[in-house]
Amino acid sequence: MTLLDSPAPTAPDGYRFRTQPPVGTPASIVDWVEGVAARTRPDAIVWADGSQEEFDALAELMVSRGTMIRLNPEKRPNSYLVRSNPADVARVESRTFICSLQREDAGPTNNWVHPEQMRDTLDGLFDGVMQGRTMYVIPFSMGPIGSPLSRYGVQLTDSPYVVASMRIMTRMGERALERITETTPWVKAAHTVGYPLAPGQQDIPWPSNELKYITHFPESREIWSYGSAYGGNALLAKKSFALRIASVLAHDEGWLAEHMLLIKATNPEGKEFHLAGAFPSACGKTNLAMLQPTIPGWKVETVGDDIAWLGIGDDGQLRAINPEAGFFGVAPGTGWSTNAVAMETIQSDTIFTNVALTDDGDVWWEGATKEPPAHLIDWQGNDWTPDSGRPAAHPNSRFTVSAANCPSISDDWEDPRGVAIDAIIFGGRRATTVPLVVEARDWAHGVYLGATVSSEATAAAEATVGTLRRDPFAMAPFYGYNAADHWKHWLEIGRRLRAAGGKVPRIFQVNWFRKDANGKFLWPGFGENSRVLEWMFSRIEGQTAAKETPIGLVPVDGGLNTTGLDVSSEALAELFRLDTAGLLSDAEDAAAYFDGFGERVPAELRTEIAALRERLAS
Ligand code: SAT
Ligand code: MN
Repeated sequence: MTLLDSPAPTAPDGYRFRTQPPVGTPASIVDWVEGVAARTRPDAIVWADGSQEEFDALAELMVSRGTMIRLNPEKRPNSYLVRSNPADVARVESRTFICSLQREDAGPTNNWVHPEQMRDTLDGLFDGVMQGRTMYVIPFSMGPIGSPLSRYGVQLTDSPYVVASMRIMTRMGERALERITETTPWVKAAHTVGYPLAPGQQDIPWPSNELKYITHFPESREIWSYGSAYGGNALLAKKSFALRIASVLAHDEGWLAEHMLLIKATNPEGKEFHLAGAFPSACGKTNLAMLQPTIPGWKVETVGDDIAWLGIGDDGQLRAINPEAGFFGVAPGTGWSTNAVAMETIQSDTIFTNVALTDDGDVWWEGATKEPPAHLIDWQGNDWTPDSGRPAAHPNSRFTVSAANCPSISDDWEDPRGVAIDAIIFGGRRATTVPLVVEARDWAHGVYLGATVSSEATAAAEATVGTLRRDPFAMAPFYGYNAADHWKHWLEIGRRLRAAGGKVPRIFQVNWFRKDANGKFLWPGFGENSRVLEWMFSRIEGQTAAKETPIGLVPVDGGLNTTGLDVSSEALAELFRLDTAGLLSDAEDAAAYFDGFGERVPAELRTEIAALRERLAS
């Protein structure tokens, strides 16, 4: 019996999984699957077709194993709760590696191990690692099926949770496989939870391993992930492929793979603008992607919440697609008052991970409602009451839901040509120094703003919360190559855009998080951020003047629409106050940060710092 004739695992409702590759599957895929199976020795192989029936059968399987809890169908139809192992709750950057041939090609933002050494390690770890389990084959498309901007991959995994999540997050199964021919490039992504089962050994609800490796081979475009089933560690289409490997593809092929949201804004006259925005984790990116404007007549719609692939179209415009098909959003802090669109999106057909369970079979997390329920089962399965003194949901608990479920999804979100970008914004979380909004002087200055994004640390960053962290282009954890080469690539894209003759997007820096001397936020944020978008688009339309400052262009007095806004004139002044000493020390810090990249830093960015210092000093 060859592995491809392996027995099918039978789901509780009698559903029969597909155990044979569909006719026409490229030999390159079949060979790779057989090769990995020979190493990992699963009991069975399933070729995921991506159907609803298959998803339902996997859910059924996981419910029977105690991995998933079906939520009350009256409260939360077709939705499930999953509790992970408490030691497997977030991406682990310390266990993430870029294994390029040369250390310098990974650059200082990455952990690096020589590919041969890493392959040796992985050989040991993957040997027999899927014993007692089923290996699922997941062909997937990143980007709308058939878009020239789309790219393909095949993930192998022994986690049914990963298969179900990938069905929400990507376009996978049959329709993706049909697009991969013998000549289509595709990315290999092998994943295991690292928990083989001896004959007769009982499985556990969330198998994983204390040891974790999330490894990337940029030259051969491969991903190998061991030991975790959580988020970006395991859903390899997301950060591993769509950012780390894709950033390398994009660099080589002349496009951009960015950690950016995409939105469409429509003004009261019906004119549409598209914006791409990079924000480090925990800066309200999902809220901006689903923004509900407070200013009359404006509409914002969602194209993507996390990742954008951008390229220069035939028309010379910078065009962008959202390569993903779903949202993997942080639950805590998402509530009816903060993000009603997200709350509506997750009313049904959602997988929740590490949130709390209510007594009536629904879910809850900090911020979902103002008043917590009197009793819950917390994310670890224990009784919880409001005076338990600990969060009911894990701070990095998540919802996984299809983008098509989102009431604010834009009608062009699956346009195969991508949407034409009018503005690019770089955000960060800064309590001081950085104004509410600044327009870059030109493209090179915009690239400087992108390269110097800084923010406070998040759970995944494994740093002390509150420390300042440089996060260039919000890509620090997601670069597949040397970050300084990425900045050079952005400068090059600017030159190509100018040469292509289309309109070059304007670049802006925003900071929703500046605080006053008492530590109180100066800006209300959320829907009021539409005022900042309105200013950007009136700049693009040439409808409003701006004030030149040493750090870029800011609104003239009265330039920002504050009608009906409850912000004092003192607070507004403070939001834009130029703290010359703070800005100079920021520039010093940026220069020191650049020094860590040595010779690879493009000369234009050194020039930007020198010019900035000069403007600030005079
Ligand atoms: O777990 S993910 O990498 O998908 C999300 C995140 O941590 O940014
Ligand atoms: Mn992200």
